[in-house]
Amino acid sequence: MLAELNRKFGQGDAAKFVAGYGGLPRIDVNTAACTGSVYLHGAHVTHWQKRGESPVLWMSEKSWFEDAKPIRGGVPICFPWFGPNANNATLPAHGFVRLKSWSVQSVTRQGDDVTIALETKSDEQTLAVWPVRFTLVHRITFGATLTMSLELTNLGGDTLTCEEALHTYFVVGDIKQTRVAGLNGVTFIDKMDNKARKPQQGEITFTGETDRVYINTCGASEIIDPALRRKIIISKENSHATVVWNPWINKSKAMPDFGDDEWTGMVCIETCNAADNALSLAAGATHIMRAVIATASL
Ligand code: TA6
Repeated sequence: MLAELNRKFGQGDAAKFVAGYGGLPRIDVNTAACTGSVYLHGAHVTHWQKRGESPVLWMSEKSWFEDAKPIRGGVPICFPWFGPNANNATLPAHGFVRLKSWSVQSVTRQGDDVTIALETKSDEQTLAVWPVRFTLVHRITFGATLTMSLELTNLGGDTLTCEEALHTYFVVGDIKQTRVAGLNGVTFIDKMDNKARKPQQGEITFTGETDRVYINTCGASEIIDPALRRKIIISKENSHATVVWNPWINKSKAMPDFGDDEWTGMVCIETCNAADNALSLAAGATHIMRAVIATASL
């Protein structure tokens, strides 16, 4: 299978298909601009690192790499719901596409940028839990920035409503010194306080488990990381909500695929359409939600 994928889509050392952890097929990118990786499982980006810089995406040492389980870290894709399913708690959290093996649509190279398009679509299994016909393309450009576009097409005859997220895990040197800017004044749903709605006052700092859905916000966020003397800028298009999450001590211990002490080195800033900002998409229409990740030194 890997030989066939490399024959059809490989770009020499710039983009090659390898057996990743758990034997899951992975595309490794290696150019003058960066290195990167994405698994076909869940179209899950697990690595992006600019030349001469440290990794930007966080991965748990305890992550599973199995067909029936989500990878922990990198960029899980949440679709067609965010968090637990509102009607059926037995369904997988964050939807089902992060548990599917996606197919390769294209791998292209332009200079030091490599763009990979992976695709999944509705089938008998998905229609049984979510009766909507769709295609979803995850188009990733690995370069001096990381661009991820989630392209949803409604193949059905009715307007669909869904939630979607690029649930991105970022490396930070020390969460206790980390600040997140860009959401000042934005209302957030505080999942640590009975989903109370509160206005963000100034920059976000972290002193405990933090799980917030910032609504009606299209702006960029910045992770300010004094420990690594770096900032990470998350810009977005056609996304109206941003989720900020750190599990802190107890939640980290409660997750078998998350190291007990790993919480100090990560934060999630998630580009999404969720909660009040769930997406409605007319029959036959296509919607593209995009995140662009960049770094700068502090
Ligand atoms: O995005 C934050 C969140 O919804 C948290 O509530 C936590 O559940 C996290 O996602 C991780 O979810 P997962 O299903 O990947 O363990």
